[in-house]
Amino acid sequence: MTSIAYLSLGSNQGEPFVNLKEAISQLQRTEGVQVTRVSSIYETDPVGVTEQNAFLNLAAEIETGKKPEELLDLCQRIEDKLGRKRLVRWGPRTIDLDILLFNADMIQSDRLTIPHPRMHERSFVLIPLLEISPDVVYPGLKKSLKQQQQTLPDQAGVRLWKKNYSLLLEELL
Ligand code: PH2
Ligand code: MG
Ligand code: MG
Repeated sequence: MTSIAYLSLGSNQGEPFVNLKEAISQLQRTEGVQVTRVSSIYETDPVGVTEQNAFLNLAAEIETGKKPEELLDLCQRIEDKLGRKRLVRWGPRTIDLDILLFNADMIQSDRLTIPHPRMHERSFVLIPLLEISPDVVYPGLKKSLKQQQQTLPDQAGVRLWKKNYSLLLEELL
């Protein structure tokens, strides 16, 4: 069965633009994964640990035959390949691939919580996500994600950095 999943990608170490591009390219080259949409790239103020460089963030939509745990394995393999070191929670990272949504499933296991438990509090996640899927549904949330995003205090920390990035990815998509 084919599932639709949304991912959030972020980087603030090394060459963030190259890291994002390479991560998307590796997703697309994986059998059983089709990258169907990629947002613009946003430069975002760090959330959590604020004494670190700004991030580049984007959101991607994929179609996949994988199960959620298999998709998590893939995300972690790509993070490892791109040289991610797991040092500080919410600290600097060469690349972070988070699963936001998987169909309309609600999943709670040792390794995985879907929907991503903090996504609806973070404009650096929601602004790119709503760009590629304005009506996407967060199961369990009463209001729309768009209404939710408009109430967040951190919107000014999210600035368009490269518009229509997906157009540059035509060789990949
Ligand atoms: N990721 C974090 C913690 N803080 N801040 C921004 N702006 N962007 C991120 O991707 C990010 C963050 C943990 O994964
Ligand atoms: Mg993260
Ligand atoms: Mg992560």
